[in-house]
Amino acid sequence: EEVHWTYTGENGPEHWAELEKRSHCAGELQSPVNIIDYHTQEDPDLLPLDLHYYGEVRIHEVTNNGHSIQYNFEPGDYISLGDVRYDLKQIHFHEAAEHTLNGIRYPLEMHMVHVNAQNEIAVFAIMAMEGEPSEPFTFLENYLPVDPGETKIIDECFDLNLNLPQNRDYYTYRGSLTTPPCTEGVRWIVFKEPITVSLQQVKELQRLMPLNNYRGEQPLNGRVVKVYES
Ligand code: 1SD
Ligand code: ZN
Repeated sequence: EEVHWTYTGENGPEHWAELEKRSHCAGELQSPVNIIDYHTQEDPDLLPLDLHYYGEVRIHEVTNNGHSIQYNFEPGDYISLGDVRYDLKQIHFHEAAEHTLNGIRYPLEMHMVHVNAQNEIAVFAIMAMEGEPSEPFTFLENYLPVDPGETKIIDECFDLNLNLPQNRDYYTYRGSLTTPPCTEGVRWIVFKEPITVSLQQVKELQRLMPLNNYRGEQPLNGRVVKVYES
């Protein structure tokens, strides 16, 4: 990576736009945002999530890229949005959460990044709060790469369904990547219900990621967050 952006100091979020002139970081439709129930809008056109996670997708590798811990997946699992297929590419973590829900910042937010044939991006955001240990996290944390820049080949199957909250209600809006180049046009799907992980599991990730690897709240600038409730 050419631009050494960070979460604090000289190359921190306020300077991301200058660091990479052609980025969207100073754009009007950025992420993350604070989602306030009172300001959301129910939309009868929204559909239940159409997930095709078959429980056998292979994690190809896990990498400590210096700003997060990221698990890259072999093709196989996907979601459908309307008639469009988006393949699951990778999951990674932010600590604490990037999106806030009614002003509340959860200790951890997991991103599941999906991409379609036109290279359009849809990201699932799943909040985690402290509670019962999460079995899938125990599995994932067995393979953690310790040093920044370190990548481990895994080649184990993983059932993504296990990482999801039972309730599939979600918020959705148009935003951006939350890291440079902050590309806009990203479809965000933020699950309403958090999953639980143990304090130890949060700490395990915390140990390996930069402190507070989250971007602050971005203005909605007229955007309305839609909500799907079953
Ligand atoms: O922070 C990630 C970044 O590491 C990369 O995974 C990118 C997708 O190419 O997505 C952003 S984010 O918007 O999902 N945080
Ligand atoms: Zn992310």
